Amino acid sequence: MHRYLRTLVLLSASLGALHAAPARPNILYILCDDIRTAAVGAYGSAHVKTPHIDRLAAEGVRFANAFCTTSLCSPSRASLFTGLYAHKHGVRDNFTELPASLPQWPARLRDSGYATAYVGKWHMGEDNDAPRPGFDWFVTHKGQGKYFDTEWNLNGQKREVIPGYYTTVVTDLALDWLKKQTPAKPWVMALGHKAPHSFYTPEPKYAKTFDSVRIPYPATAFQLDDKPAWMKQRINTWHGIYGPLFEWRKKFPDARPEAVVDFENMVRGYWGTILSVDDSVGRLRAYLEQTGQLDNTVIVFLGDNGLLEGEHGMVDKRTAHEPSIRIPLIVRSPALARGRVVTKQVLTCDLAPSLLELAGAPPLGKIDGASWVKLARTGSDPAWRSAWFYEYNYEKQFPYTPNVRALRTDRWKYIRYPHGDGSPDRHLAELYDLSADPDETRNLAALPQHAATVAELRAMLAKTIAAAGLTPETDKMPLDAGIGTELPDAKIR
Ligand SMILES: [Ca+2]
Repeated sequence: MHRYLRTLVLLSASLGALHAAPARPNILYILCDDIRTAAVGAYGSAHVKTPHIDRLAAEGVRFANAFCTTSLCSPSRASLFTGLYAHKHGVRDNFTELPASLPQWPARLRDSGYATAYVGKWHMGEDNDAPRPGFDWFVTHKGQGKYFDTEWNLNGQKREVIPGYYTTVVTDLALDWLKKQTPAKPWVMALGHKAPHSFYTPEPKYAKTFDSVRIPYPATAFQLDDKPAWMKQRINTWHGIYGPLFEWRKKFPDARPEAVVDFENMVRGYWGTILSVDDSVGRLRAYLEQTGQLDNTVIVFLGDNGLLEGEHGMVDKRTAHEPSIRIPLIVRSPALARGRVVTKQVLTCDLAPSLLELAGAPPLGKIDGASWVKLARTGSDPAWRSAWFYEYNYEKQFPYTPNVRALRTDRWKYIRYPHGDGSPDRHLAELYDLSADPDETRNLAALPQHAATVAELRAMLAKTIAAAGLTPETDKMPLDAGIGTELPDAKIR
């Protein structure tokens, strides 16, 4: 009798919970490629006006300190899908396919009854435009795609060049699929923009928007004396400010002050591509509003990695410096707060568990990330991390960044450059007090008064790496063969 009653109580409790549970939200995931926070209005850009993105932040949650754990396209995209660091998911460079065997949030939502689609730049597996597992509808292209007239593979059914500007076309493709969805099933639309990735070609209507804006090299480009020597070596290369600047400079290296005009043109092009992304966000939001779905949809706007735009004499990404590792992350959801700014450090690997929690779906299992839903809902989570580690492995195809292992705490950043064979580090380390010096202008690593902090952070870095399951033996990386002066292969630029 007792048992019977207990079953009845449990049954009615779960029926009550079912009745009270809100409908599962749709998820609109908008991923930009290489967007730096400094080029988004909501993050303080003085020049790039992004009213639609800013509106998502005003109506939702903006993460002021969101980071990628590896600042490189494919590894970071794989972390966003799996909740794992690059050393665990294995996508260490831009030529490796995401292993289908790894649990991923879109597939988990599909298994939970969601209709799922991916439309746009995938970029895990350079030459493969075939549909990937976990999606009912999959539209992508090979490699980087082109800003104009990309050839698309439409769900493995046919390949077709769709004329027009990439950002507009990919938005059209996303809307086409959204219009086919019915209220019977919640949906996931993952939209992968090409923009604002190099080579920066704005939509014609935005090609001249920033012509009157003067864009000097950042002051930090000329403050390299206390930095490791590789940074001065990089300045003339493919990834330095005196280099070809993604073909905006024809004759290089060029250290003449007047050659800053090439840098200005490059940045103007980059900014222009973001204006079209903002238009796309506006179109998608308007569609959700018109169809009554806005308040039952989680909209996530984010980037896969940051971008250096002249800071420390560098362009591109890969390093552990702030502009390279910071990503925009804005989440609009009726289940979360409105107009909240979260300052705790969140990571790319936190996205998968967070989206699954918002959708009420089962978690992925043992992963590196943690759900920030409580943080975003209440503004605090006493258990939240105060430190994490960054990893990047030297690429022989792009020999402009050493092996990097770095620790970022709420206050400090310590960066070391392992040689790769266990011998002493190849380069001087870096230490920054981010609370006093957020732009990382003064490297404190070699100063005697900071020796104890260096020792403490170096030990903490080793401990954090060990906690992620790595040992000095299993934390494999290539041998750092130094900064190269050659250009990368034209096919992989
Ligand atoms: Ca990227």
